[in-house]
Amino acid sequence: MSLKRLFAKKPIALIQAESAQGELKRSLTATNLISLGIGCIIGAGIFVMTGTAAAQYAGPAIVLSFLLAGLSCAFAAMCYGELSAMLPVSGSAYSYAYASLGEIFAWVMGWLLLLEYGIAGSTVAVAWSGYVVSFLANLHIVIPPQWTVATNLPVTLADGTMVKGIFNVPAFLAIVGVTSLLVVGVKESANFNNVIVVVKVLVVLLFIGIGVFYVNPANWHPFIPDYVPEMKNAAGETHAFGGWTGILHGASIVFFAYVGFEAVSTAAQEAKNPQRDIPIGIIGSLGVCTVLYILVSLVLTGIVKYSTLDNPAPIATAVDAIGLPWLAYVVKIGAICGLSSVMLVLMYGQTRIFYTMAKDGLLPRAFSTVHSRFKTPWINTLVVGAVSGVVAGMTPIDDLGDLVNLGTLMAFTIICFTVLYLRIKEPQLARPFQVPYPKVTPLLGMAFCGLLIASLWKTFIMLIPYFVLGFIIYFVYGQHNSRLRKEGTAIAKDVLMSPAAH
Ligand code: ALA
Repeated sequence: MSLKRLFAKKPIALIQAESAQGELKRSLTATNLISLGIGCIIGAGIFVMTGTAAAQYAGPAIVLSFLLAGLSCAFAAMCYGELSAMLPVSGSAYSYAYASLGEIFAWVMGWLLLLEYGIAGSTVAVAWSGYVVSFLANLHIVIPPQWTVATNLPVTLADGTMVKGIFNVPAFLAIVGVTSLLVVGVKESANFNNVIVVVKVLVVLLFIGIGVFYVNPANWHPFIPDYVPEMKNAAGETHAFGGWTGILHGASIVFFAYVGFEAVSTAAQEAKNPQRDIPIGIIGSLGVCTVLYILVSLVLTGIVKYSTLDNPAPIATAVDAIGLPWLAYVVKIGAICGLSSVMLVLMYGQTRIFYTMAKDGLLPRAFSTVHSRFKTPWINTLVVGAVSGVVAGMTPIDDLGDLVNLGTLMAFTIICFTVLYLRIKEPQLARPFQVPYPKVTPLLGMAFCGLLIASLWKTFIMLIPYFVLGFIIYFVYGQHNSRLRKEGTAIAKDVLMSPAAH
């Protein structure tokens, strides 16, 4: 096996030419794209992780964590902007890597995206379960707690006894539901997405608008709690709390709240004016969400003491504390709807990434087999659903979130590197959207993502077997079946340009 073959690339000029002849209808405007971004962004991060990160790591300074994570995403977003305007294909990061850095990087990117989309789907399902359980409790319906949390997670029963979790059934069922929808082909239409986005944003604005009147400024003091090297959380694990370390760790957790902003780039072939509007969609949705997140976290930590927020539905805790029952219902229903749509988009994205990879020959053909009646990649969807469902049922949200964040941060680092690499290697390429300060921005993006990656170092250990498995699959299967390798660079255009891809 020659190294050259590992780094075989799809020609960029071919991709650009093919993009000009895309078959999909170009109907999405900049506003639709911003809405698409917000649809995929606002979810478990703000509805759940804000609370855990404030309680366990940063206190009220979680607001600064959001700023830091948002800044890291902003650098990556600009890099995504440049690449997506240059290569408006639906395969997004996987295709960018294939076109610029070569096949092995494309594989690594695909493998990282499995964390960003598939495992993120499981994470959001766990968050969904938290809100459903809280909502059902309002209706006096109680599911035995050991069936609503991850396997082995300690949980307290109504009579005060402590037991271990068995399986998170609601989270598993949420994935079963989304998988079934995806198999029969309920695809998010722009209108449906717009409705959910409006509901979600209204609920968030309602929380901010009403919550602000219930803020007790004493809850913000001290804003940056003193550093404590060892503090125990609900699961009995010890970790550092407070100070700048807490803010940094908090940022690496609430980073999850931003995951998905680049999903806009996957709609490149359906945008009216992709070269202008995709960067607007990516950067615009990120900007809107950053402002909302900062306001929500300020209000949340102002209504109740941050230490009470370490639970599966922290926004619900604050709303319950306000004591307006109608608001509690509205917020919980809004969160449940919002989380459902995020799950659907993430799982949809995952199946399309696998579909594209299978078309490229890097995964078995079954992953690109389309159902004769439903016209969906059903085997692929069932496999993704089965894995995501079991993972959602067995794993605590904190571990899932850390894995997703680590995978996504690594993917963002590769994206920033790709921009820098192409600037040096292919300076002549047309760049309809250019990152400001093209040498500095990607480097800052890599540095900020690196900083957040460093504070997730413990999760790195979990990633090692994951990557070993990934490389085994690539070297045993992918590299021998790669279409690019078999057919050379003259491969048919559907490889990168498949309309259904991702
Ligand atoms: N950013 C998305 C969420 O918070 C994935 O659920």
